[in-house]
Amino acid sequence: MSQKNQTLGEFIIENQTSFKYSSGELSRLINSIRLAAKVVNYEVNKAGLVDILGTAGQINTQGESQQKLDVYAHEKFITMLTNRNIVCGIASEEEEDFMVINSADQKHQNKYVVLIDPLDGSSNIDVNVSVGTIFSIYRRVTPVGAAVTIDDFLQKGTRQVAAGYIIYGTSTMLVYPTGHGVNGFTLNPAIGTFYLSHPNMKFPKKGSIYSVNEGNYIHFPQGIKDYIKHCQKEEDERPYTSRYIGSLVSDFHRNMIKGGIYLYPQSSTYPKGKLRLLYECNPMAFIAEQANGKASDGFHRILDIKPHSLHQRIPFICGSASMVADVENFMKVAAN
Ligand code: AHM
Ligand code: MG
Repeated sequence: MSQKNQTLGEFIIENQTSFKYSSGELSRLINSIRLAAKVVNYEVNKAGLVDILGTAGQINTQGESQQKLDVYAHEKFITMLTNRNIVCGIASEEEEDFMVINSADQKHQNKYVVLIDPLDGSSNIDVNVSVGTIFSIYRRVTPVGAAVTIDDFLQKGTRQVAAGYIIYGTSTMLVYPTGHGVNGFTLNPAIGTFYLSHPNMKFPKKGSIYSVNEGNYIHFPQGIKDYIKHCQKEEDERPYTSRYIGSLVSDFHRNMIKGGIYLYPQSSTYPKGKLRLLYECNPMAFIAEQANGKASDGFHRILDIKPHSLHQRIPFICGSASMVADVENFMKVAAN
């Protein structure tokens, strides 16, 4: 029985059987993400010291040249997943192509592929605003024993076996669903242990927060403009509150706790939307649905969209179920 203050390590062991395909492999995978998260957290938290201790391009005390944090996070997650021999393939927002993972004694025996956005919202780091890591896990569709192919990565979001995010905020949290609700674990940085702090997280059905970059308003589709105007009208329980951090994980996290909606529609700069279906939208949609929320491109359920390319972008609307349903209605009316 999961209980508050249980450590993430204890929780993983106890809940191993609650995954769709119960196997020690998946638990080991979550374990290595947990470890990489701690390493990246350490680096993110001292980001402000970079200008004091040395600038990018310089050689640090270990003789390594300093890198941008998103590249650093990418390398840490890849190393952690590769060294432990638990995945057969990885795709990262930081790399053009997917990676085939195999070691001489492994012979492509592993079953899982991981897709990762190692540091989402990294443009916020310079100004000390929360950023996050997003991950998504699928079972391969090609036979075990051969190298993975693009088909293993281009799966519908419904086929995810696990997904989650790490938020590097005022405290660092790892949030992931197990099939029995979404659980949030907070890192105690003094001893480097994640503890279950937010069991069974749920989006309130309705919310009063809308999160959107209103600077793009003029370019939004009519249905989104109508929805935003609807939020601003002083009727019933409205007006709503506008809160936009510009960091998906942070906006999502707040909206899940307080009730709200995140919108990144198509605009003139991003005619297909900005966010990536595989690295950002699918995992967040998976978490949202397991937390009673909803995720849509304005017309269709995100998890039902068949991806056609690794870095595909789509419009993304995600949050409290009744708010996302309202947006879909506005989109439908405007399209007719
Ligand atoms: P990134 O993957 O380059 O970090 O971009 C994704 C981020 C999201 O976290 C955030 O919600 C959005 O981009 C903000 O975009 P904008 O600055 O256009 O509002
Ligand atoms: Mg991103």
